[in-house]
Amino acid sequence: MVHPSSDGGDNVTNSSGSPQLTDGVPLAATNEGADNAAAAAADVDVPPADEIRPYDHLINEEADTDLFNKTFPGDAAIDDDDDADIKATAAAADTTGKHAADKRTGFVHFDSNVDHFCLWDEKYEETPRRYSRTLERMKELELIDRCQLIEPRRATEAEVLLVHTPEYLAKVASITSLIDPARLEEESSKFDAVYFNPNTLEAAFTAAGSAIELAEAVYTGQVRNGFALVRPPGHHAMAAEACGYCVFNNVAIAAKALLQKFEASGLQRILIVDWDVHHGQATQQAFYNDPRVLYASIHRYELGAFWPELIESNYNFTGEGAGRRYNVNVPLNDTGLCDSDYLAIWHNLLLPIFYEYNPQLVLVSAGYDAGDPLGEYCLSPNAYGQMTHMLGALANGRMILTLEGGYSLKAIADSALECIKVLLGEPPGALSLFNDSEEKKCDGPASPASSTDSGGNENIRSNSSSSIQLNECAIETLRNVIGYHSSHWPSLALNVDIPETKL
Ligand code: Q9C
Ligand code: ZN
Repeated sequence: MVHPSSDGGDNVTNSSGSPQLTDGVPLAATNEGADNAAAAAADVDVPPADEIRPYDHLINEEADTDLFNKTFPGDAAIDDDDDADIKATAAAADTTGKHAADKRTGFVHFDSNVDHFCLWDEKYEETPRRYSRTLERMKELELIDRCQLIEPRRATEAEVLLVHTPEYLAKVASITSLIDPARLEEESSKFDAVYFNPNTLEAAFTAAGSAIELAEAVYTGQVRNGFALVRPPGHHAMAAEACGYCVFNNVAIAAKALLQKFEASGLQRILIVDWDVHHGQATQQAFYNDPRVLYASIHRYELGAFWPELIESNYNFTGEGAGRRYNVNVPLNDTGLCDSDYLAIWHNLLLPIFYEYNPQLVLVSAGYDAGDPLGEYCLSPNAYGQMTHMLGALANGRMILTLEGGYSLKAIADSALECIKVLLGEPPGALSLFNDSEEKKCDGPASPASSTDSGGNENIRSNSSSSIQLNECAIETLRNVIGYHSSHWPSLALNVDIPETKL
């Protein structure tokens, strides 16, 4: 496993095998080597059966919807009115036949992913219903008819080996050939947050192959953009190790496969944007010294306390060798971040870098867990649509979104549908950045909305009817990331000091 070295952050040391922040907060083992793997396996905390887990609402769709509506009290949800709107727009775009005017957006999916599920925990949050519920909504709202279906396929072994080691591939094959659930569970527990069942290998091969097919269809102009509704997810799957519900790194494999095929004819710059709430450490590793791929991730970090608990997720990891500057981490050190925080980060940091990089293709690791109780952020479906919209100005609109995480069924479906709507060329839905209500929007101690009366956070303003609330940790991260990257991205050097108390 590649452990990129720190390039000089002062809050991080990496001198021993056990990474630690200098203030003494220990970070979790990284699963390196057999001993560490065993230690990490022992560390995985399995909650007692009676403990309420943040994703228990998944089992009860009514509870899931209630929670969603509580998190997004405004118009965030796609409701019955919106259903009619979306269908009406579809009809208006329909000139020569049913939805014939669209068909610019590729969509790839395969039903056999539902055979990959956890045999010993029916409440496991990475569930097939994430797929089936989203697909069902796409059908209901006739979005699927407006997309060009791309044929899914299995990745070849050679393609998987562009990212993973032959030993790892053999290991996954041997684990998934087990039949006894107890043995499967035992082997799975040697990894950090992974399950294998006998159908996992096939689903993982097809998820990766489908991402490649879609990326190629977009790059070659068969469709303008696309969405891959695939499982298992990929961005935590490292060269020799499954991790975080991920088996093969779909997006990294697609990027490497396209580079292999098209570099000679001029493909030189791929942007990977990772908006899953977790850091895609495996994608970072895959391209850490590769200038042909800019990896940018915005993720919850909490000074290393949020999973995957790695120092390499911090902003001072900027790439090395020829890949220096082509790794952009935006680590956020609080819970409760909202649309306005992400928008500020996109406008002031990410978009300037992306424009300057000028990618020829954009691949999004599209997790929707910054809008669910597991991520403890409150990104609305429209914010995901807005991020999609902003990326549309790059690479002539050549982009694909590939599903990563996201564990509220309603949040995934609504957010993915909003993104697909935008990919189809419709304007993104409005954001509610001006939150004047006393209503608490996000749960969690550090919620911007809830700190109105705490008096402690000077940067969080909600006392004026026209102020946009920003979490102070978003501002701090903006400063830190810009500090690390402004020397290599001149467009960032245009930033002036952000006033301390007024925005
Ligand atoms: N105590 C994706 O969103 N959490 N993966 C483990 C262990 C694992 C997330 C907590 C979260 C994995 C694709
Ligand atoms: Zn995630």
